Amino acid sequence: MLSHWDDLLLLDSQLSEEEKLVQTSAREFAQAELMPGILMANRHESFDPTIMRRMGQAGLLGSTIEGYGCAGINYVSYGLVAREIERVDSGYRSAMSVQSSLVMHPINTFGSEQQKQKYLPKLASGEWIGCFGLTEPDAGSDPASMLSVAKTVDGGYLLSGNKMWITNSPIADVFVVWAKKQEDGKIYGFILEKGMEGLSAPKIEGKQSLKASITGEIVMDNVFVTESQLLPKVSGLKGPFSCLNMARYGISWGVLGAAEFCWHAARQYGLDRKQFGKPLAQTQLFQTKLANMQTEISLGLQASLQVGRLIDSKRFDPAMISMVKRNNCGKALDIARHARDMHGGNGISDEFHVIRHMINLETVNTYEGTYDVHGLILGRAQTGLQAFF
Ligand code: TGC
Ligand code: FAD
Repeated sequence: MLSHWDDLLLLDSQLSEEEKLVQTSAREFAQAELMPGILMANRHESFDPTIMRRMGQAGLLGSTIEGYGCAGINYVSYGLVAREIERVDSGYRSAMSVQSSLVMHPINTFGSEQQKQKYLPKLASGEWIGCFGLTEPDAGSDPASMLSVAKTVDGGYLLSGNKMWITNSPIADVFVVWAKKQEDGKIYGFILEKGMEGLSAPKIEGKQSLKASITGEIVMDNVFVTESQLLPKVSGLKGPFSCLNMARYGISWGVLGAAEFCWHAARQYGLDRKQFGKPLAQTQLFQTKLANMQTEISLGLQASLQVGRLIDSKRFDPAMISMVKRNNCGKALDIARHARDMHGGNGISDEFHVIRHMINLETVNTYEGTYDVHGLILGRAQTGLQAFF
C-alpha cells in the first residue's frame, strides 16, 4: 500500500513551515475540542457558545486580519483551518466563517477606526458573537431585491425589515445588516447590537441540516442606530459580495475536509467489513468509488490552494472563487452520498458520522450562492451575457 495514499499529490509539500504549523494546530484543536461533542450537539440541535471563545483562544477568529488581537495569517492558512474545522462539522466551520469573513472582515475593511477598536478585539476573542444579515424571505439568490430599508432621521437611521436564514443570529451580540438607504436606494452595511429597541432574532426550528449550528431570523422594527453604526467605506452590493468572496473561498477548503472524513471512513469501513468472504474494499466497485473520492478531493484541494495563493498575492478574481466553491461543494456532496451508501445500514446511523456530513453539505451547496447560481456567475464571466433574469 502507498504510504501517502491520503495525499497523493503531496499537498503538504506545497505548504510553508508556518502554514503546516497552522494546519497541525487547527487539526489538534478540532479533534480535541470539537469532535468529542459533535454527535450529541447534532442530535440535540445545540450550539455551545463557548466554542466561539475556545476558537478565539486558539486564534481562529478573524485570523487573516492584522492587529486588533487577530493572528494575521495568510489566506492559504485560513483555508487549511476551514478544512480542519469542517472535517468535524460544517456547522462549526460556518460559525467560524461568519465571524471571520462576514462580520470581522467588513468591519476591518469598510469600518471606521472607532468601529474596529470597539468590535474587532471582542469578536477575535469570541467574547462577542457576530452574524451577517443579507438574505430575506423574498430575496435569497437575488439580494438586490431586498426590502430592508434605512430611513434617515435626526442623528442616524431607523432600520426596518426581516432577514431570514441567518447563522448565529439568536445568540449574536453584533449584527452586520445590509439595508437600502431610503434616500438613494443603495445598499449599505450597518452594525446593530443585541438589546437595541425593535431588534429581535428568533431561532428557526426544525432544521434537518447543519443542526449543530444555530440559525435564525433578524427582525428590525424601526431600530434606531446612530450615524456611527453605518459602515462608512462602502455602498452597493460589492460590500456584502466582497465579504462573501472570502467566506466562499473558505468553504471551498472546508467542504473538502468533510469529504476527506467521509472518504477515509468509507475506506476503513471497507477494509474492516467482510461480505461474501472478503473485505468490501477488495471489490472492484468499492475501489473505483474510493479512487473517485481520492481524485476529486486531490484536484479540489489543488484548485483551492491555487486560489488561496492568488488571493494572498492580490491577483484573484471572484469568478475563480465561484469555480472552487461550486465544484468543491458539489463534489463533496457526491462523495458524502457515496460514503453513506458504502456504509450500508450503518451509514444511516449518526454514530458513523457520514450521514451528518451528507445532510450538512446540502446546506453548504445552497448557502453563499447555490450551485446553480455560481454556474450562472461562471457563465456570465465567459460569455459576457447574464442569464439571471
Ligand atoms: P451584479 O450586477 O453582478 O453586481 C452588483 C455589484 O456588486 C459587484 N459584485 C461583486 N463585488 C465583489 N465581489 C463579487 N463577488 C461581486 N459580485 C458582484 C459588482 O461589480 C457590482 O458592483 P457595482 O459597483 O457595479 O454596483 O449583481 P446582481 O444583482 O446581478 O447579482 C447576481 C448574483 C447572482 C451574482 C448575486 O446576487 C449572487 O451572488 N447571489 C447569491 C447570493 C448569496 O450568495 N447570498 C449569500 C448570503 S450570506 C450566506 O449565505 C452566509 S451562510 C454563512 C455560513 O453559515 O457559512
Ligand atoms: P432561492 O434564491 O429562492 O433559490 C431556490 C432555487 O432556485 C435554487 O436551486 C437556486 O439555485 C434556483 N435559482 C435561483 N435563481 C435562479 C436563476 N436565476 N436561474 C436558475 N435557477 C435559479 N444568508 C445570510 O444572509 N446570512 C447567513 O448567515 C445565512 N446563513 C444560512 C444558513 C443556513 C443553514 C441556510 C440554509 C441558509 C443561510 N443563508 C444565510 C441564506 C442562503 O444564502 C440562501 O438560502 C441562498 O442564498 C439561497 O437563497 P434562497 O434560499 O432564497 O433560494
